[in-house]
Amino acid sequence: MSCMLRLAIQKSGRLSEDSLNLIRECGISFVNSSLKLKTESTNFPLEILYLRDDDIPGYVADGVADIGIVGENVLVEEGKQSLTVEKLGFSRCRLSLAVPKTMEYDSIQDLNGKNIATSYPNLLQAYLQEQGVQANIHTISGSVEIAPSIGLAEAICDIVSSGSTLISNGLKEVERVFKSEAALIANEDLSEEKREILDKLLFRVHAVQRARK
Ligand code: PRT
Ligand code: ZN
Repeated sequence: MSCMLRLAIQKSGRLSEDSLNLIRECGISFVNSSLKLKTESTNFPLEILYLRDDDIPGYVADGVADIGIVGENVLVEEGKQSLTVEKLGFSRCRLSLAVPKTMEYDSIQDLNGKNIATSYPNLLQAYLQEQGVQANIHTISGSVEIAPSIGLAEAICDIVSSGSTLISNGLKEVERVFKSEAALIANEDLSEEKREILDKLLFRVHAVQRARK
């Protein structure tokens, strides 16, 4: 069988539709079944794996997938930013610190000694260190924005896009920790054959991006 490039994308979530649209706009056809975990293109040497976004950097680093599309927030949190090939311009969001809207907040120093709930302990720790703030980070995997109202933490650090989730939980955004968008990543030692397929794909991605502008 001839060589194929394996692309990992998010199975279902905020990255899925734009990832699939990008591939389609590159003129790459495939049958998209939400029930399948894997699909092959009918007109380009590409195989698509559908995964949870958190697993994508690891799978690409290990070579289970050759390339992937994932949010920079997940990529950098997992310490895998060296895999980045290029930014894709969609799924833009930011990782921000937020506190109850009734809390008096003048500067980041007000977070000294506080408990902060987040799903991004590494990104948060790096930011606090850079700012010279000592706080207790509580890592939780979801529903971060309810942590202050249940007494788990005085502040949170979570992904924000429109800001409406913060508002509806009585929180205000006080610091922007990290700016994120979707990124294309690749395994660092692709075979020459796979590298050539990736170059062809990138050529098409660039044409799509130029046409969108
Ligand atoms: O199941 P799986 O693990 O694959 O998915 P997931 O639930 O972990 O991720 P998903 O689909 O929610 O997000 C995938 C990626 O989309 C993230 O890693 C970000 O890079 C990007 N992204 C863009 C967002 C948002 N916008 C976003 N608004 N990820 C999450 N949110 C959440 C945020 O956590 C908060 O709960 O939306 C809420 C805030 O939205 P606003 O508009 O109210 O501010
Ligand atoms: Zn996830």
